[in-house]
Amino acid sequence: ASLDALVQEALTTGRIAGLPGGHFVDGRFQPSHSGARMDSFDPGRGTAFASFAAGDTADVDAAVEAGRRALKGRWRDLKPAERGRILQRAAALIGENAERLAVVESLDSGKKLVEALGDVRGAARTFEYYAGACDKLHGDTMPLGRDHFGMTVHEPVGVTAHIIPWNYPISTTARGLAPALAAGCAVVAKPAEQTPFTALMLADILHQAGLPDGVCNVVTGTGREAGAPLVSHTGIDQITFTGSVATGIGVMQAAAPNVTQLVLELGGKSPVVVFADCNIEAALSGMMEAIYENAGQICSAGSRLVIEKSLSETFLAHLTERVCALTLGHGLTNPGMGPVNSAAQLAKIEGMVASAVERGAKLHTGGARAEGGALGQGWFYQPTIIEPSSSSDAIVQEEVFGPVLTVQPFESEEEALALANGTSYGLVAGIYTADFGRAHRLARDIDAGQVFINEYFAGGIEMPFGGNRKSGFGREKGLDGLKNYTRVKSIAARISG
Ligand code: TXE
Repeated sequence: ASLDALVQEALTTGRIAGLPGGHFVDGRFQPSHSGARMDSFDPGRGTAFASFAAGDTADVDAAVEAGRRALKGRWRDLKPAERGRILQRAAALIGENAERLAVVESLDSGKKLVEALGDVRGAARTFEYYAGACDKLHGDTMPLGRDHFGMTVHEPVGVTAHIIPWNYPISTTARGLAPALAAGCAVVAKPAEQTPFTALMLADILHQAGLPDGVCNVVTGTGREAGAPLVSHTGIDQITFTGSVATGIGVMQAAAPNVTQLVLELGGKSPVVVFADCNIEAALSGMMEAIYENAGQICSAGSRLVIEKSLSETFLAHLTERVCALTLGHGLTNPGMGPVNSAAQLAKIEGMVASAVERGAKLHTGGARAEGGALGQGWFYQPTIIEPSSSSDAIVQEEVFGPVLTVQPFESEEEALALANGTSYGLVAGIYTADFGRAHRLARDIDAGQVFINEYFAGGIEMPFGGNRKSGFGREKGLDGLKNYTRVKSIAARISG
């Protein structure tokens, strides 16, 4: 079916035919052991559109066992180039299925269809990127003198667990699975209960591309019923978690008794530092993308505008104008901005903004729930700009995860740096200035895992991504992302007679 036909079907019936119904375990879709199911919601309408398997410990056990069986030989001992070919085929198949994947992703998460298409193409690119790495995971030799020989080999870490959030379902699944599979691991993914479908579809595509049974498994269900037994499983060798700080701490505790290694990607409160000498048009469009793309539900959203005082009034006037022009609507209709993902997330955003206003914050625009077009009771929040009562206020310090931008003016570079570093997070920072030296001084001194200069969200899968401080630890993407899934073995031998 064409993209238009798929969109029409989803918009008129509120459903999509042929969605996967079970867990993907050992190369096929399977129902939950318990038979339990749960609903997934269309955020643009606020109604259930499909159900999926609600997994628990028994389903997780089956998936981990399938992974452990698959690990022995069939995948890790395949010629690396052949492993790469399979992942390359998966990349092509993701591309061939891009439109259907994007429509499902948009309906399930609420995000705009164009963004979903971008995410799906990004997932294909992720597999393409890591496919090329399969046959380049070589070790070193170490000079130990004439009597010895030393070398390292990079082994797959084993069976890896991937806990996926609801804001970027297929992107986050791809960025964990592709390097893990490239390294020769078997995987078990647990997508968020709000957005289970594209991870299941991806597992099916990988299987069609030639991945042996059991190498890629997906168990759906809640964090408590399906996520918790996965991260505490003794058969798991590495955990990659993306989600909230609170849940991340719990995952770390669950991993501790088994001494399971992990990567935690826990969101942020990222500053966008705008100097008066910047290209204002670039800063304005960068700012719009940084905080209103995906309705602000991005771990690396630029949620704090840190702006030079002399530019502040003009910049905010232009920005407010653009924000007021954003139309809200169902994600599949490609509005200016879509709904937020869930009723719970909407309530969280509403509560955080309302209490900041009670504490004296000033609203430039927005600050309330919104109507979202003609399709029903979707979960919409107005794009918002808010000037906090102080930089220590919760609205500046805590992740909102919605279309809410705070404003913090500064007068000197030192003050800008202090504000940029003035939260307990350290994921991303954006800098807009025409002064090369200043851009790089700030890039050096800002405590964040990545810095964007003169373009927010610059770069692609090649660039390592991850946080400092409460934003977590470890890096995904890039060649650094492969290191989560390999471990180094050193072998030293005496070779003299
Ligand atoms: O996150 P959770 P929630 C932030 C954002 C948002 C808040 C709450 O601020 O408002 O978190 O969102 C699984 N063991 N981010 O409640 O709980 C869960 O099923 C194992 C930022 O949705 O962290 C889902 O698959 N897994 C973030 C995933 O963890 C568990 C993206 C994330 O859910 C589990 C999402 C457990 N005990 C939210 N409990 C980002 N960094 O981008 C839950 N899960």
